[in-house]
Amino acid sequence: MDASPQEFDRVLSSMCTLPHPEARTAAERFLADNPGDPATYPDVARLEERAVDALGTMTALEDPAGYVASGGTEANIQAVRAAREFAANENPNVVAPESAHFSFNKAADLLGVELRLVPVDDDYRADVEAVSAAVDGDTALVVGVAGTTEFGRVDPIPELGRIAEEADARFHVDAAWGGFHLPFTDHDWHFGHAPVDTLTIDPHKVGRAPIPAGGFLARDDATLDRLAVETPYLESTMQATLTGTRSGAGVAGAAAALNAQWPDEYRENHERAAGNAAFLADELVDRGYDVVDPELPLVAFSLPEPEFEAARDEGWRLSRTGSGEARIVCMPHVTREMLHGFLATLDAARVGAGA
Ligand code: 0PR
Repeated sequence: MDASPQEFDRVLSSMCTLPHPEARTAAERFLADNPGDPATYPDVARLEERAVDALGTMTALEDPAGYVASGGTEANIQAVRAAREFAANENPNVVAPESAHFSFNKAADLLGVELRLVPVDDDYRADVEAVSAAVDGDTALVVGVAGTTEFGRVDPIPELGRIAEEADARFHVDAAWGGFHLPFTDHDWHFGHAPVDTLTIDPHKVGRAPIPAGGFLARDDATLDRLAVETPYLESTMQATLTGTRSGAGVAGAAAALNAQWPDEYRENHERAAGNAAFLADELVDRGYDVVDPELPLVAFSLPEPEFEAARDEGWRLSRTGSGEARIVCMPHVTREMLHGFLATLDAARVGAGA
């Protein structure tokens, strides 16, 4: 078959990006190693420890428990699974804002827990009152999102943590996308800011690790112990991950990406992306579009269908939120030049339409 990997020069809405060169090299070296069997593949297991330690440093967790997961979906499922396992009651529920990623729907479905999605406020953040009202004695987990998929919003993490604590529920923060921007902002979002039990932070998004490299972190070993099953015939005898055989490329790539970029290159990436998002938002406002003020480097704005179609026809990879806004994620590959090009496409479409 004649197929080529996607060029990234017109990809605007994806949360994937080009891997860091060192991550690419490391991934290729460890293609055949299975971190799912650490006793047989000890070197990749050591790289995984390093990756988890680096993620712990980023999230203020001194002695982190966790692993490099297949992605944010697995990490979120594991957070729900752990909460269900620790719950004392028969019919546990999970309370999350409706802005939570659809992986929580999968988790609820798989694990047979009730998912209570509660409204967000006027600025797309979890509404603390609504979360509080939805929590009851059967709540096993409260979820906060630090960098929402559609609008890049950071929920009020300390307040949500307090609600969880008062309800004797666990607290999970989904920073799958936001986690590589937030260390360079003033937001409260990590283990040091709130009574967070588990956290998702994905190297294969803004971290520039190759796919698959999600991050699942837990405050204590007890969480992983609770998730572990016995693996009698492997050299290693317990396994806490959801998948069995795992990608050595993902693990080694994540370790290399973190080692090469934390903290300086990640800070530079954040500053560049934030600058690009602010630039794009201003340019769109000048042209009369309704723009959702970017909190993290993600710009959502109203875009009439003809201009949306014109952009797609020009090869721009652009998607809409559930409520219809076009959505540009300022990932590491999204340059100022790309944004100028995209704006030129919109301008040409507007002239063409006589605007
Ligand atoms: N949590 C948040 C906040 C997310 O944004 C995502 C993915 C996940 C969890 C799940 O992560 P995995 O996809 O690694 O399991 N958000 C993106 C989305 O759904 C994923 C994505 C990435 C979609 C690249 C398209 C794409 O081209 O939009």
